[in-house]
Amino acid sequence: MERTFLAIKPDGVQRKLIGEIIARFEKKGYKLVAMKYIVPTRDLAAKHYEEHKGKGFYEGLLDFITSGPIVAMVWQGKGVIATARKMIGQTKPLESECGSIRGDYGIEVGRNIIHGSDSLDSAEREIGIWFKEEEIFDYESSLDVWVY
Ligand code: 3AN
Repeated sequence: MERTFLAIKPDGVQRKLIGEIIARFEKKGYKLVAMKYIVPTRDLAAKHYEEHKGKGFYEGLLDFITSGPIVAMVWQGKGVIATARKMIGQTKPLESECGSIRGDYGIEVGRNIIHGSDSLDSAEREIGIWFKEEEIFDYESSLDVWVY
């Protein structure tokens, strides 16, 4: 089954959106298979955002993402990478459709609430950065038969 890495950023935590965001993915039918509540180190954040190194917003992005606790998660299910991106919305919240997380709750690109992997390669890379294999729990759910 496909997996993606999602993280509720410090703004999402401060704005009390954790429950709301997790509920959206649960209600969709996806399975939460790993979760941790942490203040990322700068090293961890730099690894995660290495593709943006050198860009104008890079240092500010690291300051922001390490500024407080985040909720790091792995979600599992059919098509979860692309569907989670749709549910999250565009990078810029003002360009995001209403009904998406950023479209409903965000205004600024530097305060866009949640991260989601954008491809299979980045999902595998990001899950490997944030989680050890033994921290991921795939479990049988009797509801699966009603989702698939
Ligand atoms: P997404 O999170 O939608 O995949 P990316 O990967 O292009 O977006 O950018 C990663 C993160 O960098 C964004 N979530 C946002 O927080 C930040 N970011 C991207 N572009 C800008 C920008 N122009 N100014 C400030 N922050 C930005």
